[in-house]
Parts: sequence; C-alpha cells; structure tokens
Amino acid sequence: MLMRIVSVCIALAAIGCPLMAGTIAEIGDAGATLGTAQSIAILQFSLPQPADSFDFGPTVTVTGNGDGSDVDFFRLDFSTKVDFIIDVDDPTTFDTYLALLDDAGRIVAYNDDSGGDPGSSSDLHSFIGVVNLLPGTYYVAVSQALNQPFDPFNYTLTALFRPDNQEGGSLVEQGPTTSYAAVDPDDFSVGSYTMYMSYRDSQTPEPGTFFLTGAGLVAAGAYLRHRRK
Ligand SMILES: [Ca+2]
Ligand SMILES: [Ca+2]
Ligand SMILES: [Ca+2]
Repeated sequence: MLMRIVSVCIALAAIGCPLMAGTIAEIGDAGATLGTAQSIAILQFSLPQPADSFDFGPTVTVTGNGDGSDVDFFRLDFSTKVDFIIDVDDPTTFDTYLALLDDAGRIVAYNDDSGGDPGSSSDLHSFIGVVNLLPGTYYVAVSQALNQPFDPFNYTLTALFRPDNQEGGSLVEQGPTTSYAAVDPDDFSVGSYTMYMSYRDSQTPEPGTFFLTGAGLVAAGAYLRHRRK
C-alpha cells in the first residue's frame, strides 16, 4: 500500500502532490501570470469534504498568503461539464477578492465580499458559485480587495448563489480580459487565506435534453393517437 501511495505521489510530483491529498499550499506566489499559474489536478480534489466547506462534492483545500500587489493564479482543467464553487475562509486580516477566468483570461465570475458561511469569520471573505462551467481550462485568481482586475460597474452581471442560497458573487457577461496592471501597492491587509474549491457533475440539463425529451413526447403522442384509431 505504501509503495502504491509513493508511486502515486511520484507521478504527481510535478504538480506538487503532498501525501495528504486534497490539501495544497501555494508554491511561491502561485504564479504572477496565467502562463505561470499553479496547476491543480482534478484528481487532487477528494472526499470527505472539510467541515467548513459546503456539502457539494470532491474538494481541494488551498492555503496561501497575500498582500497588496500579490495575485495568486491557480489553473484547473475540467474535462466534463461541472457545477463549481470557491469558498474563501479563515483569513482574519487578509481581505480577499476572487476572480474566475476562462482559458483566455476573460473574467467569468468574481466576488469581493460574500463571507459569513461556515468557517468564515468575516463578511470580507469571498465566494464564487454555484457556477456552471463547460469543459475547459479555468483560472482562479486570489488578490487583495483593492487589487481588482476590472470595474464591475461597466458590465452586465448576474447574481450567483451559494448552496445555502446566500449571495455567491456574480457572473460577468462578456467579461474583459483580466488586468491587474493597476496594482494597488497598499498593503492595507496582509495575511493568509484558506480556499476550498469543490465541484460536482453538472446538474443543469443540456438544451439537447429538453429537445430530445420534447421530441420523444411528440413521438409518443403520435404513437398513442395512431393506436387509438
Ligand atoms: Ca500569494
Ligand atoms: Ca466556508
Ligand atoms: Ca473581500
């Protein structure tokens, strides 16, 4: 068994696999750009979930540190359609800002303050989701609240809701390519964060499912009418 664990970790060494699957510390500052983002493999998501995360699905715990100019980028590659949540807890002095980006760095969703969930001691903690994602590459960016990648007031936003039906950030329609160029140098909050990311198989029906169901009902109705004749 030990050999098996060792061999698995050798295989995962390139992505920083610890023996304790499901918990990951940022390496360096988790990359300052999308190209150098710290990759998290989907097989590093695991069950059971930490007590402070929502009962949702396989979860990975990420621990990191932030300050006024730091942006931590984590890369995820989903091969199937998923529902996804990002839950920031624990930082007592670090006021987080979360952004979810697509493979081109466009902003898909963001949140500054949606704390107060289990494990969160401050309303300044961030939360994104539940958000439905198509298969593809995504980036999760953690920064200080004053270091924001865009001005949300210029875009059409759709509210997202946590599993407990409280506010969970916003979807951004045609979001801009993210830019942290206007870095706020103020270290008004510096500290650590704990971030739980969880996914589950998408529970949003495919549009095609509706179509096939509708077509199937039409066919069944035609068959019954035919039988009655
Ligand atoms: Ca960092
Ligand atoms: Ca939480
Ligand atoms: Ca915040």
